[in-house]
Amino acid sequence: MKIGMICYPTYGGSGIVATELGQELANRGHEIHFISYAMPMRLDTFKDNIYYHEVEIPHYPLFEFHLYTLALTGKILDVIKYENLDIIHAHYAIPHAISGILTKQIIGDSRVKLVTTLHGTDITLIGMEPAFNPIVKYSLENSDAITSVSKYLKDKTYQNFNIEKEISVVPNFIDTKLYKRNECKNVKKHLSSKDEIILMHISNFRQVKRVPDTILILKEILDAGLPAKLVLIGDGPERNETERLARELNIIDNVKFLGKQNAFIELLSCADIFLLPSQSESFGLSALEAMACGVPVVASNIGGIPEVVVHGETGYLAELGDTKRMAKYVIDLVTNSKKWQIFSDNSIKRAAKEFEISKIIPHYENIYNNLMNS
Ligand code: GMT
Repeated sequence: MKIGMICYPTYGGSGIVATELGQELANRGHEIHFISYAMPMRLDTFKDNIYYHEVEIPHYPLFEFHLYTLALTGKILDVIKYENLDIIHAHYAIPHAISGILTKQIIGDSRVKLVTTLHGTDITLIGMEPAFNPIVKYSLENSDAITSVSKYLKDKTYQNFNIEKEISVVPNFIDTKLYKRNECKNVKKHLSSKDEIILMHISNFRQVKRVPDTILILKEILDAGLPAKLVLIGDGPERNETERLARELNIIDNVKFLGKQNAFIELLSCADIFLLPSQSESFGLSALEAMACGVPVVASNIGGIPEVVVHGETGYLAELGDTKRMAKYVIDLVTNSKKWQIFSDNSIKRAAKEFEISKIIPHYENIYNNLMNS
């Protein structure tokens, strides 16, 4: 099949899912055409069957704002015309699904099918803006198939948009041949001193991630007398506030801000606990990456996180904002090495059993096949 993957290139999990899906489909012989405004972050090695088409945005003095939705539509039209796409797969509804629908209407060819994958805030946050809500609803009603990354997000979509269309849950996935716990001797000495435990958090530091909560958790742990380092990976709007709080609480020396990094597996392999205190999370891909590397997760009990992290088996879940409880859970795990090991093993097993890439990709292939045969 020839599939056009429409995604965000750098910012967040939807682009990562789209890129890894495209690469695995290419391995399986499909021809994949990525369409975005920049090269997707994880598309960093040459692979047969993969093509990249950059959306160029025309500038004109009259346009105070970029007309990305239109420029993207123009690029999809181009790729359909010259590459004969069978499927357009839009990751994140805004504006990718709407550009997909516009494209279909312009070509007037019902043989090209549109699959929309809902990832999170396109449904739970930004999609609920009064200006966007009816547009997202229209784009869902007019997609040929809709998938969501968790049952939570599926239910939320029905609740927020009152649509009747079927939504298939296809969870985020992980390549456990790549994501596994490695030796961490050489990295650990740069992150912490010998007796310190390592807490880790990876995100794009948006408000929904509640990164300052990781500082509050660390403070509780240090106050309890446990030597610890918090390693923060990523960057974004909340970074300044997070640094400010660490300074105010006088624990900045126990926090390592690494900024954006690519060596996730190396870094996660050194972590004792992964923290995900998010306020909204439709799935929590970073938690799954941590679990595959044998890192138990302490997270907030919200959204799709309980579909990934099993409380009392692969980590612990606490009420949103309850940083004291989260700190207690961390202490409970890291001071009991037998228990930590069981949770770590459980995490690795669960990642492989439920979310291994080879088990999830066929769901997308089935959806494409059903559409092609309809
Ligand atoms: O919805 C977002 O905030 C952004 C979105 C993205 O595009 O990065 O992230 C979501 O998609 C990931 C991949 O499907 C999920 O694992 C994340 O949980 C989800 N983020 C949120 O729901 C906040």
